[in-house]
Amino acid sequence: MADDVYSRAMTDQRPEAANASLHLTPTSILSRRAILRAGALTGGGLAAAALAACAPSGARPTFTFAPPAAALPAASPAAGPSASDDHGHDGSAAPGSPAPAGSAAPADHDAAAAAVVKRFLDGEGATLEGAGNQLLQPRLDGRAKVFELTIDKIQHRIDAVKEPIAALGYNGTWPAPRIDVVEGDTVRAIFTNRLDESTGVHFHGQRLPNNMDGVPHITQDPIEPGASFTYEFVARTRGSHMYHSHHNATDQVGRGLLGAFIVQPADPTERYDRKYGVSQDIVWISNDSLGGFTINGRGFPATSPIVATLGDTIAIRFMNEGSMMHPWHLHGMPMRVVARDGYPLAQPFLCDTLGVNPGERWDVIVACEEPGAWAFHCHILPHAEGRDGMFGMVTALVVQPAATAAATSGLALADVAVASGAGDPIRTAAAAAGSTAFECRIPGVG
Ligand SMILES: [Cu+2]
Repeated sequence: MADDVYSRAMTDQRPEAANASLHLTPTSILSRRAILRAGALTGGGLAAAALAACAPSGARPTFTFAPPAAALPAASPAAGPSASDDHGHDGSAAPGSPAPAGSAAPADHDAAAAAVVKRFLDGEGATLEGAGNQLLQPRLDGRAKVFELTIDKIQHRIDAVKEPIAALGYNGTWPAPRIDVVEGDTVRAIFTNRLDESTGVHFHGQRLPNNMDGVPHITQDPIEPGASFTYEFVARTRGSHMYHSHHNATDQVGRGLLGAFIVQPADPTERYDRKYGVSQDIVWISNDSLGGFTINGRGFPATSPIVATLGDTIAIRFMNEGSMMHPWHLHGMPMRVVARDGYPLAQPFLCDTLGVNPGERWDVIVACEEPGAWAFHCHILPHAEGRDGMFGMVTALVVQPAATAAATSGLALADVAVASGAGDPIRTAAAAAGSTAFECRIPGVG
């Protein structure tokens, strides 16, 4: 069975973590201050910080591409790299996510890279308002689950430093609220258009009655400004799906009209908590237009880390609402791919890098077997890391030893550092991780 294959593969592929010894020397450890910062994530945060700082040493980094031209106008979501950037683009040229203009010279690379990681470890994402993917509770009307949504113009922050951008959101957020229903439910979704332009809403991946398909001029008239439209259907296609604009979509989806629509299997034993024992069910929507390279509407360092306890199993639902393929790469552990576009795979498989095309949804299960903070990013490098360090499509999977998790239970990430004196969870995590990554240092931090 697949489970046996998986178990064997996991056993075979594990690094010799059990035999690894901890290499902490006075020169290799971070300062107490830096450790506390890392501890804002977890005991394993140290590993992430160190990994992040593991640029090749020896020689100063050199850079192939010249600095980009001035940032593109924020109102051109479909624009590619600036035509005036005749050096070609380094990928950081998409508006929103690029490193700041007037960026650091190569000699400042280490300091810039460290500074951006510090912002991530300090929990920048949690300081921003308007979190997306919040579960939307329905109202019941007979057998129907009724969801009411507005379509709004919003100001949205990709991170805490860049100016907010003129974006769009369902119920005011990007991504939109997450809608969860059960296979067989009658869904009634009422959308009220508060934009200055018309729109239409498509439930992507659902098998729908034709007149509920949400494509203006094909199956319905556009939803005019000020008007409402009610989509009603039986959720018959289980799994990970999306809802998004299907009108002027390059602009409207690119500016944030997108969200997750999850249809849980009618058979409870097929749900991921029962089938795989997952303790977290994470929606991961990528986009690559107006806001640059984003995960759930934020660019690194304002992306949210995934925080798990050693031994946990988690589910991640990758959804691509952008216009490019993104290969998601998890450090430290494999991902078990179990479904594509909501359809369970007959043969789940293991990988550490999973390409997700525009419109696709891929569900993966991760057994959190390796303590530490593991980088988790798009592996098209110009979407993730440049001369000023990491940006855009980067986050971390933080696997806390149970002792750390217990010591910091209920605390906000930013408060974990304060609690780190309790049992020295940082040191505990370091010992448990036993990673050579601890030999890397963070220049300019601490
Ligand atoms: Cu990418």
